[in-house]
Amino acid sequence: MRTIDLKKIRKAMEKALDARRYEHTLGVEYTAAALAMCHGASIKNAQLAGLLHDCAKCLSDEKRLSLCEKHNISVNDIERRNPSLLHAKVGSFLAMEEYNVTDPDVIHAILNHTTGRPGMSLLEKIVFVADYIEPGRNKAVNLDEIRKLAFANLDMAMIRILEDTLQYLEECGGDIDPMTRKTYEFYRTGKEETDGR
Ligand code: DGI
Ligand code: FE
Ligand code: FE
Repeated sequence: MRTIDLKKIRKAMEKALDARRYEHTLGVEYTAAALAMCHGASIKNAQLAGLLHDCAKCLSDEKRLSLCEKHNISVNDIERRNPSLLHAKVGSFLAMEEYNVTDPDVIHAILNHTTGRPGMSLLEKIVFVADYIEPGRNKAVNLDEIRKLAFANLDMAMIRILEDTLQYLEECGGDIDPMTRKTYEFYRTGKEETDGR
């Protein structure tokens, strides 16, 4: 297996992202590493996924949509209305194509970092949570509590983050991706929602 040079990827991210997003990325890298130490995941994979999770965040909406079209990446209605949501899908594509990441768990951690999904792997949860709690974040409610919880009970931290995100989106009238709700229901109830059929 080819070894991945984190230093090289850090340099590439400094170029691809604006200064604020690059600082956030470094915050997610080391917070994900700390969570991996705490919960027994691969530290290297946590750093790699943390570094790359927002690699498509500073592209224009047009560029994200055109990359999806060109590479047959599906775009749902909510993503078409909110192309910023696509930075996760496009980011996981670029991780493979531009940054030569082959580990499927790392790719999935990038792919699912915004909405989550039912039944996430340990690494996926670590990146999702690190994205929310990294030291540069200061706007969300309950951050002190969620930061503590992340190191004590990762699933409980997932629930609190999803709950607060849904509430925030409801309050500001944001379009809610059904996956965000599905993920919340999965972690709240411990089982996948069915549509009654
Ligand atoms: O890319 P970041 O800002 O670091 O973090 P992120 O990828 O988690 O994206 C955060 C934003 O995504 C935050 O403002 C909440 C929003 N988000 C999460 N789920 C949904 C959503 N936005 C919409 N419109 N719909 C969702 O279901
Ligand atoms: Fe993101
Ligand atoms: Fe992020």
